[in-house]
Amino acid sequence: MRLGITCFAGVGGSGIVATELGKGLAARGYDVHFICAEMPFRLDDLSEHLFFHQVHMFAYPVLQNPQYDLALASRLSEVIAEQELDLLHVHYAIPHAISAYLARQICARPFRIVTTVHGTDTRLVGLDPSYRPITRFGLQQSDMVTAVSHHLAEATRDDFALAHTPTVVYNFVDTQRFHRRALPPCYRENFAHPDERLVVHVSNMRPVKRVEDIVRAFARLQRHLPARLVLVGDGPDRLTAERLACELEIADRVTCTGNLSHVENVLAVADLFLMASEVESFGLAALEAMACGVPVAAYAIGGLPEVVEIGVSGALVPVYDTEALADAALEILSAPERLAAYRTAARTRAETAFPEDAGLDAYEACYDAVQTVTV
Ligand code: GMT
Repeated sequence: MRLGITCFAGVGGSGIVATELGKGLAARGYDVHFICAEMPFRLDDLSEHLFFHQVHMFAYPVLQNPQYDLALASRLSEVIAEQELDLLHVHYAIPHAISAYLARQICARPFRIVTTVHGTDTRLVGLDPSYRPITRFGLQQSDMVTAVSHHLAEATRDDFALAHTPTVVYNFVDTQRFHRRALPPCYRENFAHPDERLVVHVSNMRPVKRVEDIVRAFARLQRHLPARLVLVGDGPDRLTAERLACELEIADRVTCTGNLSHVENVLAVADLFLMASEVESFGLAALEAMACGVPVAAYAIGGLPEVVEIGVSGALVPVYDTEALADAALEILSAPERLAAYRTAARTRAETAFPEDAGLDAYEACYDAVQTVTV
């Protein structure tokens, strides 16, 4: 099959899922064409079956902004015709499903559209009254809509009054890349002493991630247990989090790394993954940590209860309760045998419930199902 994939290229989870999917399907013999504004973050190599087509935007003073959505629709129509693509898989209902719809109107070649919603598109942006009608339209015009958790599938159906519930295809993880392995001792020592627990948080530090809650929970935790916190990633709230760490007099125990291209190395030496998101349709960062044998402490929101088993591979506490988050973290970290059991369970959960092959099989089944749709 000749497949087009459109996603946002940054470090966000949707781009990572789209990229890993494309790489996996190329390894299975698909011709996969990424059509994006930039080379996706984890698309580190092109091959016989992997191609990249950049979307070019022409900026002109009269226009409000460079017209990404329209430039994308134009580029999609060109690439689909030139490369004779059969199916376009877009990640994000807004704007990508709309651009896909426009491309279908432009392009003489018939092709199927699969849209995967990731959460930020339908739960945060698409719900705004200024975007809701067009988001709903994009979903309705797709031949199939998939969602990364049951929570997101049901919420999307209800929020947009859809006739059908989107098909759930869980996110997946490459358990060969993300696993606990021996790194030189100096690697862990960059972040913590041998007798300290290493707590890690990874996000794009948008307000929805509540990085300040991470710092507050860690401040309470480290009063009871020697520990260090590593904040991986970058975003609008990074500085606020760093300032809060100073204010709480724990700055010497907190390291901010910025974005890392090999986040698996930090996860491989971590003891706990801390997450304080108030919205999280799945929590791919948590799954990648679990694959590295790192239990998760987080708020019980969105799709996280479908990923983390409470009291087995991690802990989920009421949203905004930073004290409960700290106490849950302490419970996991304080007894070595208990931590070892959590570690094993986290890895097992990632391997058994979210392996990459199962994710690829599920998307292939979606592509097969839409082949029968007349376009
Ligand atoms: O929230 C992020 O970190 C980025 C965001 C995105 O849109 O790229 O992630 C969303 O998609 C991920 C992959 O499916 C999910 O694991 C995240 O839970 C989801 N984020 C939210 O729902 C806030």
